Amino acid sequence: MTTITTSVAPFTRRRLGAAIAALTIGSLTLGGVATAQAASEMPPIPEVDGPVAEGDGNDYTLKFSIGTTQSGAQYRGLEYFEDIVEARSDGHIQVELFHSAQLGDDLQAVSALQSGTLEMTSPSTSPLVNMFPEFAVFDLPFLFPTPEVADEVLDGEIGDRMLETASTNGLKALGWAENGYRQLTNSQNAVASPEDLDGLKVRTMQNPIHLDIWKTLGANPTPMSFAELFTALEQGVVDGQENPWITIQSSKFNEVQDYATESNHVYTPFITLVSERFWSRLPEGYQDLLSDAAKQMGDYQREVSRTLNDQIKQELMDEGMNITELTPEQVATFQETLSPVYDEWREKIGGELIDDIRAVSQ
Ligand code: EAX
Repeated sequence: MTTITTSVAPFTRRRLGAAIAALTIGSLTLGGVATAQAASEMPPIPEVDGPVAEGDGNDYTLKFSIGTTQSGAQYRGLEYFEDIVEARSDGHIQVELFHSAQLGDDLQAVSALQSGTLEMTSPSTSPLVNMFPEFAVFDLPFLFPTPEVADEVLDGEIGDRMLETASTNGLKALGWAENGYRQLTNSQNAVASPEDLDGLKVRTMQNPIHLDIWKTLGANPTPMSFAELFTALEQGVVDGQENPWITIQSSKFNEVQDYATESNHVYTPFITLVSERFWSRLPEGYQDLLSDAAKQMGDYQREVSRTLNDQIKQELMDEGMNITELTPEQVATFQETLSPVYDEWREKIGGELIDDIRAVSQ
């Protein structure tokens, strides 16, 4: 069996170069220092482990595009994916990474997979509910009490079934990673109760449940792609948005949002997708390699995301963001206000799936 020891060197060199670049930038500005520190505290990218996969002698190029920026946990996961795939295909699969929606926003990237002009992407599940209605469970408020429950669902039978369901219409679904628990930010005032949201213009994902959530809370929601969000916040087209701490920081939303509320209202997974056109051209050995790499990426990326979550909340506070932490009573008020949304969508989605998920958290 061939081992991969010799092919690891170029990857290490690339990473060292990036680290030096980050440090150099870090010494120039104070904000840069904080970013460089946060990056250096990410759990290290694991060594690539496993044999070289059996190919067909052909070379492949795999473009992998995501909506979040280069400094987030998601991109870090992609770097690990690249290491695994390039090393274990002995360089026969070249992985090219694109961040910040460079090759299109979440929905555009998915349709590029379908038409075969892009090989891989990993969007939040929420913008895909029109294609895969059962993904709506991930938009129900307060359904996942802990990340461990989310793991059990995603990595268990329910998650496997959903990957199969999503493997249609020119797509093949390979695995899960996480965006994480969503937190509200805004430019206007501190929010500790639904009343504080009165009339606030909140950007939501392109998803009907999210729209309902913010309407029901009394805000004035506008659906919009993630790629347009920073500019919309900066120009005051919307007052607020909601995303996990790591996405808030890596997208620099805190530069245009003074207030945040630790609302944890929804847990959002990322789903790793590959173009069926690309997939069907690959020899089985490379298909298995991509599946393995997607799973390893998902495990590592979730570790990074969770390690950084509290740390980044603290950094945002230190950088001057006014963060409201809700008391259990205040959380209960949000939950009670949102119970009609929950009931209505429970009907539409089908109670059985929700009960299965609930059963996992008992
Ligand atoms: O890739 O649209 C959003 O707010 C999501 O968090 C986005 O998918 C991040």
